[in-house]
Amino acid sequence: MTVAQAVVEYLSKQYTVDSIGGQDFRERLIPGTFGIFGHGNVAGVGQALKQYQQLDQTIMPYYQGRNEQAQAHQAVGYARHTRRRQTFAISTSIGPGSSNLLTGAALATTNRLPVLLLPSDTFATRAADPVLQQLERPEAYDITVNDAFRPLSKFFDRVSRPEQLFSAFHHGLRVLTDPAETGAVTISLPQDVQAEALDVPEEFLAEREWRIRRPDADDEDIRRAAEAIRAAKRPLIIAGGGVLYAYANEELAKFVELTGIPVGNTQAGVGVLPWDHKFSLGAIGSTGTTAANAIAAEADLIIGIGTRYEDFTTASRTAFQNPDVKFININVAAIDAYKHGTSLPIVADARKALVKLNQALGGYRIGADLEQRIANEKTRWNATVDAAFDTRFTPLPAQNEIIGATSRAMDAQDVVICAAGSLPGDLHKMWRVRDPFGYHVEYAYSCMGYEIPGGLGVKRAALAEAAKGGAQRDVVVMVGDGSYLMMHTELVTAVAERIKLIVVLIQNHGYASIGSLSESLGSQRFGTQYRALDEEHHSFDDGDRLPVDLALNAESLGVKVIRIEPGEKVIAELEQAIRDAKAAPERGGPIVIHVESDPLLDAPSSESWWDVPVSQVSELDSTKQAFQTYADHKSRQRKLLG
Ligand SMILES: Cc1ncc(C[n+]2csc(CCOP(=O)(O)OP(=O)(O)O)c2C)c(N)n1
Ligand SMILES: [Mg+2]
Repeated sequence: MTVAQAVVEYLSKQYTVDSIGGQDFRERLIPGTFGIFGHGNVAGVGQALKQYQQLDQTIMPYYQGRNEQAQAHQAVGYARHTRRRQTFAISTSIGPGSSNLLTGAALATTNRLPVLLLPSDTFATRAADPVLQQLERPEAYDITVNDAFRPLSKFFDRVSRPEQLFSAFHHGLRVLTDPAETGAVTISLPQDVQAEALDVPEEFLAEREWRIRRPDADDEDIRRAAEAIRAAKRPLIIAGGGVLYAYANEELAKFVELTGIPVGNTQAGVGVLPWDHKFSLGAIGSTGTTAANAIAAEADLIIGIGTRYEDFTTASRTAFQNPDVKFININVAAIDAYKHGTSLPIVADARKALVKLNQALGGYRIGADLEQRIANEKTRWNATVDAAFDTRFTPLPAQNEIIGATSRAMDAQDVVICAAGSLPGDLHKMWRVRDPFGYHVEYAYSCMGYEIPGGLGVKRAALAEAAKGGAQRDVVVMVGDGSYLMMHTELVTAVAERIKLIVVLIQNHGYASIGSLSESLGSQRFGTQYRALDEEHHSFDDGDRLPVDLALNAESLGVKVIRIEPGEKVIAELEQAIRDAKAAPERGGPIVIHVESDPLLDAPSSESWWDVPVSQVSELDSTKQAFQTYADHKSRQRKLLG
């Protein structure tokens, strides 16, 4: 058989087995392969996919996409919803087909989510150098475009000879299924090697199970952590995505109810507790709630569970102002467990570590004063969100009102998707999550354009979940006009497969997020609006609004579109439109709901900060003033080690 045929058959036989609390979950690791064909993969991988499809369509289902990067986003969305038990393979042509995947690789690696990238490569034999789209570096003949994947991948290999196939895939899948190491796994396949024949040993093509490692915590680490918790007066948990990937949310709830220790969550950690849980403070950090940030400022012990401590989580290291604050970091990845110079790292699976901590803590409970403070701060923040969700009957609604309407129209098990713009921060603060799978905001790479393809990946996973008797979930993508313009073409993929993806498209004619950031940094919203060029001043800031109609754009792709016209009824109509979209038939294709919003109406403040450096010297008064404020915040930045 050819190398490509061996790859396809091998990938069809790989399974993950995940043992959670004594129960085994077995899933196909690679339930399908995406491909955009060009020279490079049209013959090798393309031929193999066609051959197996003809034999039996379930061996390796093939899926299309309109852009390689978007295919990677679909795979990432799928992987996150399946808690890293499954992902897709992506085959590309050489040159631009491969390099289009680079952003997808970076996003997967940054988010610690598995995706298997199979970019084609130039001839291993150099039979007819330079082939179309070959990079050709005069000083290093062995470098190809695909070497650009090395820094972005957690594993990289190139199958330059057919026999290398076995070790390349075995070790690639080792990394793909490793909870601490996972990310983009890239195996570069030269176009000639893909089509070459070799003898493949039977054992390579046998079914194989990859057991997802769930390492237990070291007893001495647990003892020391329990001692630190018992000594703490104002402990706080920061829960990240790792809690969800480890299915540790129920064990976390037990821990919290036993001890009363409150929880602030990162973007990836939304859903670890329902929003109205007594000890859930909601989002923490730069886009956090005032409740979580007030408690964090005084905390003497932070228990980080499954978090990377991104700067949004720590408010750029200004969130923790107690001079004696200590960190216990529970993480399956040592890099995260050792952050902030801690001497109390626990390198372990989050659920297993929590089981042991629950046993080790005895009767520890926070004081009544802290419990009262938590209740008061929660009440204050909930009132703030209620007020922000209130309809104001202005011609153009605030995004807050749109979020309120969307959340009211969605059911508990539905999933909201987002990635970049002003929405992620607003959702982090205000979204009232009711299900551990209900919130999917990609905020490690915060990549404009992830929303629609990522949402499509989630919807694919949700459909598979429902087919197995699981929850029925509608997937609602919330996307700004900027992100939509960057990558909306996967709507065509949803049309082709009649996938019901609901998209709430918020038109505010540019970048509300960066506009507001720019203003706060003294840069006067420069270049953040979509306006016609004013040629006299060479400015895009003051010209006319563009005659762009994104609703018509979506319609032209074969998408059903609901336009919400500006006016007093906007919010009521939007809410109804989402309900109508939810009631539409499951195989009826995507639905875009187009609504205009005022970019100048911000979400309630987090009373927090994010470090974005301001020019130290400037000719602009706005920048000089912003620098004063910056210096003031900067003085509160802690030098936590690591
Ligand atoms: C690929 C990419 N380029 C640039 C950015 C920086 N960036 C973050 S948000 C944003 C604007 C998003 O605009 P839009 O989707 O309209 O959302 P809004 O800010 O209006 O809410 C930009 C340019 C990014 N996150 N991703
Ligand atoms: Mg916008």
